[in-house]
Amino acid sequence: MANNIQSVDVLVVGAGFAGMYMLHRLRTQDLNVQVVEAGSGVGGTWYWNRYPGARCDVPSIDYSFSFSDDLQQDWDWTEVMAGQPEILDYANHVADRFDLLKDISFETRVLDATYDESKRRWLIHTDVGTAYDARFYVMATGCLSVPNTPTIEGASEFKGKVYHTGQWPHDGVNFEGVRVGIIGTGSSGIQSIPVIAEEAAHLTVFQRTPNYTMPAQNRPQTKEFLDDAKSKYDEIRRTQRESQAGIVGYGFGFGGADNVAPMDAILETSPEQREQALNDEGFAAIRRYMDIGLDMNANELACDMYREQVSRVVKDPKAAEGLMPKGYPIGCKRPVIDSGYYEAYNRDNVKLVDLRKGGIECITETGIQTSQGHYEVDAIVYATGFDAMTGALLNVDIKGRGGAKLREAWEAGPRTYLGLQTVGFPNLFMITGPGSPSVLSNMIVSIEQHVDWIADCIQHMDAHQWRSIEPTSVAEQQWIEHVNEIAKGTMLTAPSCNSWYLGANIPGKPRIFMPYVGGVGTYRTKCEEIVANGYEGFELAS
Ligand code: N01
Repeated sequence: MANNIQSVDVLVVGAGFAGMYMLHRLRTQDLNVQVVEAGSGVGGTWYWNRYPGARCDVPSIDYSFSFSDDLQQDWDWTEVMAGQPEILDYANHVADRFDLLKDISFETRVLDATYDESKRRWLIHTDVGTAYDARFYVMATGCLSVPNTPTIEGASEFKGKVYHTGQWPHDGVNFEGVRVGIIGTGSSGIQSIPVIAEEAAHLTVFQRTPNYTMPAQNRPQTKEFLDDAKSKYDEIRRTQRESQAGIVGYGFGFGGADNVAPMDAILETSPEQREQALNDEGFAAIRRYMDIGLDMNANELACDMYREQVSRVVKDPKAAEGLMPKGYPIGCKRPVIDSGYYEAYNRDNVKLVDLRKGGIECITETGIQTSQGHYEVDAIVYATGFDAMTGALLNVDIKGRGGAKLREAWEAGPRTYLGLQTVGFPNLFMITGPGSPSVLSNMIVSIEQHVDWIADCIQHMDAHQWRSIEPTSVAEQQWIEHVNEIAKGTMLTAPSCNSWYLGANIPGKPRIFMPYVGGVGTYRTKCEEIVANGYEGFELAS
């Protein structure tokens, strides 16, 4: 039982970018807000993911807060795509600048949250004995914050060191002279492999599914560019908000940017033209084709180009063959951007184990046993991802109206209206929840939009003396159908696609496509229309 119960207007869980801005925004409305955070500092994903090579793959000009012009004018990014230490410095700068720390309880994890319908308030317990009695309960817990460590027989027998990219030691790890085995080749694996390879005595990569990845072309930021960008921030931010993914890629002209206009239809090109494109641009040539996201035959041609380029970069033909993605389209999994990934396999101290030829059987005291053989390692790095989108929400024992449990309500997959609220759990808001653009977008753009929407909503409720808000079942069901409908026919939901967007990386997780593919611009307009129509689809009660 909690020793003391603190009464607040809003209890926010998580001090990543979402929780930090939520706190700042609600304070401007004179609300009493408390944030609780499991880590000992701010920064969320950038606090936890300190693995070698961790870097944002969205340009920093885009991946930064827009709510304060002074902040964006004062902060100078040193690289086009900032590394984790710089982004964490930025998060700490924001916390200091807006005096956020005084209202954040660190090293505190929420255990359960229960809605009391008669009082229209939430009672929230933490693992340090504190509890909060709150009018509103906001989960700012991030979409990729619960690390997934697969259950592998014998794992506890391993005598060496074990790491997870998503929970990296804060003091760093010295791999000099160490034989490292890394499991997983998603964004985290692909970013860390070249960096670990440079330091370790030997690196064995255990790859279950080869990924499609594009060179980042990251570089130091020039003063001229920063000055120019700062003079155009108004336009950059407006364009971001109206765009598909919240990324302008202003002036950069490389992968992921919304403004890189595809020029050709690959189906209309000849083999010679595709060959020439690869000669000219390498992997980046693939981005010029507009039809690869729309047509499976077009996509397969692009996959052929991709595999051809892998064979050009990776010198050992056996390793190159092992690194070639097959049997699923480009655009099914989260795009990956790398710095020197394939080149790492040209080093003498890097070995690929293509698990498609025989999987991991168990972990032994000294290494990893696959059906292809035993690999001796001194350290294992799990780059095995996260229980995405729903993991952190369902880790807390949340009970809504009538004691109904969120875990049970979402047994067949998450159900939300706009990714903001779910039926049966009044006054509970999710920031970038399932059913919103979230992970398909620049997270900071989506975070700011949700935070502003929630803060405005609370202001509206207070002004009209509404005490609770909850979606109607009809609105929620229609939104879920809409989210599913527009994802149909995209590469993201291709039958051959197994991504964490679909929950496919977690054994037993329902296969449901979770984010909203309609784009941040369309989604924002939809949210604004709903407000303009008197919070259409929500039930407000006094
Ligand atoms: O995780 P992942 P991640 N045996 O789930 C493999 C964001 N992010 O941490 O594909 C063997 O993508 C699994 O194999 P498979 C970004 O949104 C952003 O890398 O399931 N292998 C896969 O290869 C990203 O998408 C940034 O067959 C196993 C890997 O582990 C998201 O976080 C940087 C296995 C997991 O890949 C997650 O990325 C980093 C098993 N039992 C992350 N279980 C940037 O901004 C899993 N795998 C740059």
